Amino acid sequence: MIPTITAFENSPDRGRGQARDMRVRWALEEVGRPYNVRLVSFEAMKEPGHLALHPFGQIPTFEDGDLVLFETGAIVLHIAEHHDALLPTKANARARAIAWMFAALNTVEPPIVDLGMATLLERDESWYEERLPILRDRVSVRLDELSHRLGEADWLDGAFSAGDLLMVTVLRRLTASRILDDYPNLSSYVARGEARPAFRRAFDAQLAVFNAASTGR
Ligand code: GTB
Repeated sequence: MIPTITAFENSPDRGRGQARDMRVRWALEEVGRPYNVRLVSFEAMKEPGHLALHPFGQIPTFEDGDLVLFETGAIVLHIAEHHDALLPTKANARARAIAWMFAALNTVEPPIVDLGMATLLERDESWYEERLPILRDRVSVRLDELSHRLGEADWLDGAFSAGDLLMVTVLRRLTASRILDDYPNLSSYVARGEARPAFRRAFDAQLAVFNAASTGR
């Protein structure tokens, strides 16, 4: 059975691999599972057909036979649980890798998203300039801690895992801000993730969608 995922028909990230279908594509590439992609417009995402798959009308979703999943953390965990490539087999190491998945999404991503949203949507607000350093500080706190823990290691806990996959995609959201320049070990960590052949295949696949949409415009 080949699973089907959903992705933006016209991604606002202009093919830079920032939309969250990238995580799912990357995970599927890491485990060598072919997949189909159904592209959805912003309007279609809010219609009953898509809302039946995703209660919040977002992408990505994942359909595999009878199973329909939303939330990238749940989707990547599901993919990882059925293959050895993304989670260690030993119970304690596996639990720690899953903890890093939660850390990426629950602890590191929220301040990064807050900063991104402010830069994107709140620039014209009177309080924007005052709020920006607060948001940047919150990101820096997490990056300081993460950088300290990673040290000179290649990955967060032994071999590359689904925890690294999610953490790298979360940190990539800082690319435009250049905040990661202050953290050479985190920059190298992201570069190591991006250099993985599975990442490249996933990136190229989502970029091809953007390029096709651009030539059709
Ligand atoms: N918690 C959910 C998950 O992890 O699956 C969040 C899913 C989500 O935020 N999906 C976004 C979406 O569908 C797309 S990825 N948004 C439409 C909506 O909510 O109506 C978020 C995203 C969008 C664009 C960029 N970008 O342009 O750089 C980056 C990330």
